[in-house]
Amino acid sequence: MTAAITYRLIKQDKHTGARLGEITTPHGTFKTPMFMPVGTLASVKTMAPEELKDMGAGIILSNTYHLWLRPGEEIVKEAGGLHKFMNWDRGVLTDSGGFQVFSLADSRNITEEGVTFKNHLNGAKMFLSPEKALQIENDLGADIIMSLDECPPFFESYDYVKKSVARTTRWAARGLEAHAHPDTQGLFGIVQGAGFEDLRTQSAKDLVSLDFPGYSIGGLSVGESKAEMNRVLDFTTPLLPENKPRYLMGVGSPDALIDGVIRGIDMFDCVLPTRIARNGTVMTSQGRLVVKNAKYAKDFTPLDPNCDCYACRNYTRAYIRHLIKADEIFGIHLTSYHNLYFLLHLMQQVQQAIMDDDLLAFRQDFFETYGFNKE
Ligand code: PRF
Ligand code: ZN
Repeated sequence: MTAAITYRLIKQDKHTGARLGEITTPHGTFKTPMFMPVGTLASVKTMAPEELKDMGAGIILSNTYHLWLRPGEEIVKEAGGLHKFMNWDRGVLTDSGGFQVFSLADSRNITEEGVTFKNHLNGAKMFLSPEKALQIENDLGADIIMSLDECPPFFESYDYVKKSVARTTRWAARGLEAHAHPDTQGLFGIVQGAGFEDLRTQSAKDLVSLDFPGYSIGGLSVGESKAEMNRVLDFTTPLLPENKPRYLMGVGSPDALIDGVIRGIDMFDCVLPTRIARNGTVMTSQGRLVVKNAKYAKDFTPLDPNCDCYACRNYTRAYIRHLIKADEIFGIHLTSYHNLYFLLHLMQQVQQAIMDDDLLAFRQDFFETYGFNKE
């Protein structure tokens, strides 16, 4: 059997744990570290696939929970899978639905079997198990898929997290067992354990012995400080195999991306760039800028003077502010385009810095102009 997903380490930074690498999926190869734009409902909000390709996106993320509720995985399957359904021929990753059930659904009840909940659309009672998550993900047909996990609150009690992590590991083993297409879809195990070093260690060791083609780190960026997140990454990534990808789930602020890369993370995703874009906020080399603000009404410069994206080459802050104030949807298209370009371009610069053994100096320069912890 050929592996669906392979990771090749090209070069490690001399001074940090950062890795320049390459992930090959049935839908092409992309360089890592990589940021994955989020297309929850099989669309990266406001963006056409061609535009994502133009800016160098090699893989996007979509959501099992949302697509299960609508249009339903059977329709996506009948369309020929997610890639065909949405006209995207590069990589796709689907999250398992666990995290979304915990963050969106009502009256959840977790048992060994799975999780019962009322969906956030019509309140209907539903049941998600590790096997059901796999069946939906197999039908959706993404290149990289996630095991069902529980993401406990970061400051949950030790006893609760201990039980929860052990169950997440049993769920991961059940997912492996239920996986129908291991030759075309790579299933990742998800390390949990909140801030507890021994529980994270146990989780990582147990999942590594199950031999997944890649590993995700979940349960971070859920309200804890950046220092806490970095502390957990410091002891977690060294436990993961060198020849497999590591994915830090739901992290997308520029400073956290750079600090994650330094600790050996290869893949990231987050709704942040597209979500703040729809609010009229952009990421720039000088930090965040709320282009909707009155002070940009007569500002005829680009969103970011150091950016060469389509939005920055052709439009001004004043024009984009006007569009957003007037609810003209082209405005949030331009801010979305710019923010995604900004993060993808940042990752390209990080890849080059690893190549040059220069990542610490790059971090220093970036933080000086962007502003540390402004996110
Ligand atoms: N688990 C899953 N998806 C996730 C998370 C998690 O812990 C997070 C936490 N930042 C984001 N998305 N399955
Ligand atoms: Zn731009």
